[in-house]
Amino acid sequence: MSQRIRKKAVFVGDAGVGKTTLLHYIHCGSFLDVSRTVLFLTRLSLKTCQTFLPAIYETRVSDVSVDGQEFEIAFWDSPGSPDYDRVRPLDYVSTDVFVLCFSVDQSDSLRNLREKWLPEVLYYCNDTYPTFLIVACRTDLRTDRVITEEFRKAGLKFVSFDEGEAFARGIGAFNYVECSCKRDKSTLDIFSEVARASLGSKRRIEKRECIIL
Ligand SMILES: Nc1nc2c(ncn2[C@@H]2O[C@H](COP(=O)(O)OP(=O)(O)OP(=O)(O)O)[C@@H](O)[C@H]2O)c(=O)[nH]1
Ligand SMILES: [Mg+2]
Repeated sequence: MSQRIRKKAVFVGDAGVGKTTLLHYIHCGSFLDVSRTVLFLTRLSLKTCQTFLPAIYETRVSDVSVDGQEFEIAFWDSPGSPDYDRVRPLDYVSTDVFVLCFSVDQSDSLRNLREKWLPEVLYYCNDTYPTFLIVACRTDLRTDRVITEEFRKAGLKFVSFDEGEAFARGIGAFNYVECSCKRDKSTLDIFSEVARASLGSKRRIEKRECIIL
């Protein structure tokens, strides 16, 4: 029997891009509407809320079998709010793959991967260049009737596949993947992609060039 490979993946990105929902989805296969959960729970007693509110620092360890190899991967969620800027980097120690997440309806969240998250991760990783997987979240919003109408009226644009992929390519990420926890069953493939990325080998995106401007 092949030996189990132990890896650590940390999910980072702006607050509200969908990290916790994505982690819940790839582990449980169902969409967790965090906002509704909080809305519901805030109607309950404080004691109950403290018990059930979604954890901001949650780690789930899962066994994944990919390409004939057995992995035991610790998936680390992290809060995107600047309030946690001083404590969040404590999670970064011994990370094998950083999963940089943005939401396609928030172009700022892609810009912040370049301007905030990449520099933050690189700063705390000292002289090593870590492996990155870039994940575009909430892609169902690109075809949501209400949201697209709002965007049209406000003259806003969704982040396109090409823009996301160009960013990933530019920083030499392992891969770029898009997902929706609401509509896209292939979101479950992110599990395997994290495992592949954690091995640190480059694939598909070959260029490894840092473009912090
Ligand atoms: N339409 C849609 N909404 C989503 C999707 N994934 C997450 N959301 C919603 O986006 C909101 C934010 O999701 P979270 O998972 O809490 O975001 P987060 O990145 O963990 O945010 P922080 O923990 O604050 O850093 C919630 O209201 C989710 O229900 C998705 O695939 N599609
Ligand atoms: Mg979260």
